[in-house]
Amino acid sequence: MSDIIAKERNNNPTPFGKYGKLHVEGGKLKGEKGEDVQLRGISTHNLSNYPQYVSEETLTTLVDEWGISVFRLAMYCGEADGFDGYATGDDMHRLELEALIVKAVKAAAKLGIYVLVDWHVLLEQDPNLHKDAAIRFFDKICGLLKDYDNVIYEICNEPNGDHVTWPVICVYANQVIPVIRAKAPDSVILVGTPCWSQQVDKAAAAPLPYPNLMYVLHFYADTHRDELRNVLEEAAKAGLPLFVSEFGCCNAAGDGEDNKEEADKWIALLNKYGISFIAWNLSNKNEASAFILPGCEKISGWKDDELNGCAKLVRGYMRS
Ligand code: IDC
Repeated sequence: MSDIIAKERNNNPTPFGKYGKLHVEGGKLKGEKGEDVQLRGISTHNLSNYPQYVSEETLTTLVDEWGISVFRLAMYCGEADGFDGYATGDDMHRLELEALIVKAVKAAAKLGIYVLVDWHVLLEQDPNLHKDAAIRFFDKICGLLKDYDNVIYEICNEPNGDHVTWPVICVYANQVIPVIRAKAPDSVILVGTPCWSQQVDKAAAAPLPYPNLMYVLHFYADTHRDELRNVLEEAAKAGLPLFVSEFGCCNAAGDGEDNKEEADKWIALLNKYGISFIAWNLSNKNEASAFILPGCEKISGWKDDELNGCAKLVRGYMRS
């Protein structure tokens, strides 16, 4: 029911007003009329850790002042930084996380932007470890969000470890994708790739047999350079549908120094192929990838001197 998602605000079409419900065709993300769509946005940090930024007020600033068209909800499935994830916490915590996601989707719908619901696999490496929880989660959340055509699902953030090969990820994907499709029949679904979502070449060699899928590549500009850009470009040339659902301008630990020169090269490449991108992370944690400076507790309307260097770079990329 696309009428619950704003198509216009302040006399201008919203992203959803321009593109409507998305699909994947010929290796590209497309709008309702078949036009190419490149989404640009930002990701939350761990939802269990920083729930305060899931608010209409926050999203309004990000849409109006940063120009985002997609908001990613990073819901860790396992424990991280001392916070329970969806699979490792109790039922109360699961309900809180589900409520946060619904709240975010409703706020995004009011603003006419897209939301990415991310099952954030990280420290547990193999998505199959919490597969049962993932199945329960997607079954429930896709039901709760069935009226919202602005939602994209990401089934495993960053599979990693030598034992987590593409066939291992496919075992998981083959069970989780049908669960999503039962409630959200033609939603766009993103699938993470081996080695922290870098080996899109493995997916290109053996893609999954479902329509409306995209494959994920992540980069951190001060760590990943030409070699990984070449992997991305080869896969793009081969016609693989690609989505960069997370990147940072700093190193792969989410910290260190921003590398503007390398980040600029990445964004130019993504723009060349019209690949959507989402920057990590909306929090005030003391790390280079956090957009807000530590000590600033505001959840919206940040001034430049309350923002970290990467936030200013990212804001520029949104508009580039
Ligand atoms: C990092 C956070 C950091 C946190 C850590 C563990 O920035 O504050 O302590 O996770 O929860 C990723 C992951 C993403 C990482 C990020 C930076 O998807 O969760 O966030 N990163 O390390 N992949 C490559 C880098």
